Amino acid sequence: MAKTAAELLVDRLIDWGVNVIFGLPGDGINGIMEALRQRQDAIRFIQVRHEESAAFMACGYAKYTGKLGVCLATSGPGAIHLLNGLYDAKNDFASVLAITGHTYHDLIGTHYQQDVNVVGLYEDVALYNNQITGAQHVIAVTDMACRRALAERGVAHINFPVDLQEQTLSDDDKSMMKAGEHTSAVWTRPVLVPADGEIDAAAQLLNQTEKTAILCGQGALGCGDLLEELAEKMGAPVIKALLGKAVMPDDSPYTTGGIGLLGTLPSEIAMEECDSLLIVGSNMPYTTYYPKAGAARAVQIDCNPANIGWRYPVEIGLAGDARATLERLLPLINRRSKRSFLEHAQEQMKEWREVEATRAHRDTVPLKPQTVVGALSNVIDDDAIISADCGTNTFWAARGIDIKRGQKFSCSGTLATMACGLPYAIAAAVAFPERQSVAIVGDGGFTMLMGEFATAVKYKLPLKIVILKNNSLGQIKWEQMVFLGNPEYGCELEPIDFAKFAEACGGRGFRCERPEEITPAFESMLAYNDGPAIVEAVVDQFEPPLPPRISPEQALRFGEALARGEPNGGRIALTVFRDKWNEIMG
Ligand SMILES: Cc1cc2nc3c(=O)[nH]c(=O)nc-3n(C[C@H](O)[C@H](O)[C@H](O)COP(=O)(O)OP(=O)(O)OC[C@H]3O[C@@H](n4cnc5c(N)ncnc54)[C@H](O)[C@@H]3O)c2cc1C
Ligand SMILES: Cc1ncc(C[n+]2csc(CCOP(=O)(O)OP(=O)(O)O)c2C)c(N)n1
Ligand SMILES: [Mg+2]
Repeated sequence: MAKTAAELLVDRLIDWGVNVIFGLPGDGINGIMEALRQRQDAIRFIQVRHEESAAFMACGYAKYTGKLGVCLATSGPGAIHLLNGLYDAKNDFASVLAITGHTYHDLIGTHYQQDVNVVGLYEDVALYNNQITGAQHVIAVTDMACRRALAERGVAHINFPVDLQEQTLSDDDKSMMKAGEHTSAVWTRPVLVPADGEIDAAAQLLNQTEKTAILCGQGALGCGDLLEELAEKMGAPVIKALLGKAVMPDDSPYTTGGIGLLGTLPSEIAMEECDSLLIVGSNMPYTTYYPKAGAARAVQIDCNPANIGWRYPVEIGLAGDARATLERLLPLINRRSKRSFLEHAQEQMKEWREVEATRAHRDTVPLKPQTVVGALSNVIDDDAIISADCGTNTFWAARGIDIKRGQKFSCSGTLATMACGLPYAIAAAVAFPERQSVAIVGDGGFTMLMGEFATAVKYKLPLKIVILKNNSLGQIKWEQMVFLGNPEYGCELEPIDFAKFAEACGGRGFRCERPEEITPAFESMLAYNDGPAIVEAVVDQFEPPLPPRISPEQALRFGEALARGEPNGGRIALTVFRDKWNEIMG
């Protein structure tokens, strides 16, 4: 029997190496679903409860594997639901293909049911965005979409009217200009190397300076060994943008950890005091945390030339793959005899880690989030894949997870959207069934897409989910107070019993509220491997996510918020000032 257009599409995806699609069926994609049903051995369909999750899963899958992530949604509402996850992929440069359905080809634009102009809607999010016009069009469009998403690290979109999914090639007269199939499912990730002269110039620039800070991001994943070698030669501290947390283990003597609000003071100081900056695979957006423009001479390595000079006025841009470029740069770098810049950063880091450790070892009720995350960090596998959500939980995860060599870490970085944590963890478990998949999420973000817990039950994915339950949209509460000096408003959350919820879905749920309950709860969670398990950790909602340095304006606004009737002012002031007092008094 001749293949349907939907079968042509799915077979072509298989040619592209796609073996999993995240999605939810609907009347606009019945033809595609049938093609998938018949090819279950070659391509797995993971059914979600909300299409937004499917897009997050495709994004997480792409981030964790480096392969193409694919999601599928029906016309109209299904396609609309995908959008947030697709923006997440766009903003974090993840290669994702979205396939959506549409109404019957001759009813498009007639206000027929679910007739939404999805191509128009996706114009901003997708770098390739096309509607299939018939069976003859399928192969070329699929090849374009896969190639563009992979090559340009972003979102490609194929929209497929439902009746056309049923066509065979003979149903669709090809145009007189189409000479048959002239495209191929062939693509290899290039290893870009800058010209020798440019690498020489970069080495010269760096060799002329004395205090280099290295900022690395997710583009440097897999280059930790080279960066450590470079750091050793140059006496340079390595600062990690959040998505680059796993580039280097947190206990490496060369790293000062993160940067920004959830970063460390030694990273902030290194940025302020360096006379040169080497950026490797990072597009960290917070420009106030870079050296002042002109204060440091800068070199940037990025495989995408369009991303060079975007966040800092660099003198030399090396458009190249991080690993290949570092391999060529390293031999040209002189070993510095003056080590004080790195040594100073290491001393500061020792102090920083001591303060953080003190914060993580408080036997209080309610539990401090740092205590919970610190305990989790100690018990997860050395090759665990850790997904965080958006909120103060991102903060506690970034600071509290001591990343090890071999672990992976991600979250929605530049879109910074809530609700990604659970879908990312599902994608990690699907992509790497032999590895532990851990999610650290807030109660707000988790609630948004918590139906996916049932997805994890359905596919028996042994996720380890830690919900930092503070009964509030914690991050925003602090922002309202600290950014604008306002009392919090609209941030309280109605508590949910997440342990019961987990059980009701067919998974396991545990709770810890007191320090002595943390270890048993984690042990129970880690021991259960027939499906997902939740630990609901009831944490102190008044624990402030303190930036490395509190600016006088922030302190002033915070004081104003308390004075202007912050409903929890007394408890907040007590928590913040008691902890500061304890730290000062040792
Ligand atoms: C609540 C919340 C708070 C946050 N706070 C912070 C914060 O305080 N600090 C912080 O750092 N982040 C924070 N983030 C994340 C932040 O918004 C950015 O997403 C993050 O800093 C970007 O990390 P990156 O530079 O590693 O990744 P990207 O922005 O994705 O940049 C990666 C770069 O690497 C390049 N690249 C990819 N592959 C290669 C390769 N093989 N070779 C060379 N180049 C390559 C890409 O082209 C790209 O330019 C926060 C997020 C949330 C949700
Ligand atoms: C989809 C979405 N809506 C709103 C926001 C704004 N926002 C950022 S963090 C946050 C609070 C998150 O609350 P929760 O998940 O409970 O985490 P917590 O901050 O309490 O750790 C909100 C509302 C967002 N980033 N994404
Ligand atoms: Mg919360």
